[in-house]
Amino acid sequence: MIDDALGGALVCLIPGDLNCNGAADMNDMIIFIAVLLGMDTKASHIAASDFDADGQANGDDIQGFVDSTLMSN
Ligand SMILES: [Ca+2]
Ligand SMILES: [Ca+2]
Repeated sequence: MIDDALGGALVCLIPGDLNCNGAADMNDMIIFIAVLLGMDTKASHIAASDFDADGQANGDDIQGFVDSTLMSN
């Protein structure tokens, strides 16, 4: 159950669901690629794209995104 313990921050429960619409799909892949290219600097998108939790969204996170997307479909 999600309550206000996180300060009302939007929490995506599905790994790879960068736009928090309930599914990890092509739209999230487009966002992920834009984040990697530095074209999308939205903090929530960068945080959701950082699959290995090193504080950056970069090529090291591609495998995590692919795994998450494949597993959720
Ligand atoms: Ca999504
Ligand atoms: Ca990372």
